[in-house]
Amino acid sequence: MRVLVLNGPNLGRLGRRQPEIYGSTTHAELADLCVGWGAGLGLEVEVRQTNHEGEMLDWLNAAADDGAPVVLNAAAWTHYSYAILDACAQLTAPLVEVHISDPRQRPEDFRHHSVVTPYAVEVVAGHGVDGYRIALERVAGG
Ligand code: CA2
Repeated sequence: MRVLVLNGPNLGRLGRRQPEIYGSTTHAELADLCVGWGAGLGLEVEVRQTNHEGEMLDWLNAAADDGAPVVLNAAAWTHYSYAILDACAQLTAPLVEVHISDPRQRPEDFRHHSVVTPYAVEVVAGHGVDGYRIALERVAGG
């Protein structure tokens, strides 16, 4: 099974800034980890990151057309993008929402709401980059 791991804005900076919140793993290392975890679960994992909302929408629309499961960390778009909401609403295969930190435990009120959650079979938050492994296990488990 092919699974898309889609990461939103600024996650390309992982491991370079704010390690106290997001850890020290870089995005390239995270991508390698996801491919390895996926292989162990019998999944063919493709990891992408974009700072451009239109590109993310194109990826989500293609996943909807292909019926591909998605592990999504929409980063800040999680909290306010109705375009991301509409794209998630079209998905047919399972969508797992993942966050490295736990946005609901963070002090900023704007992080306490997610437009993705209503369309997700599961939300994995606050487990660091290991959350992606948990999310892939959920996809593999059906
Ligand atoms: O905890 C998460 O995974 C978040 O989705 C990360 C988003 C944040 O807006 C969400 O509330 C929670 C921010 C991603 C920014 O990533 C950076 C990583 C390293 C350095 C700077 C930013």
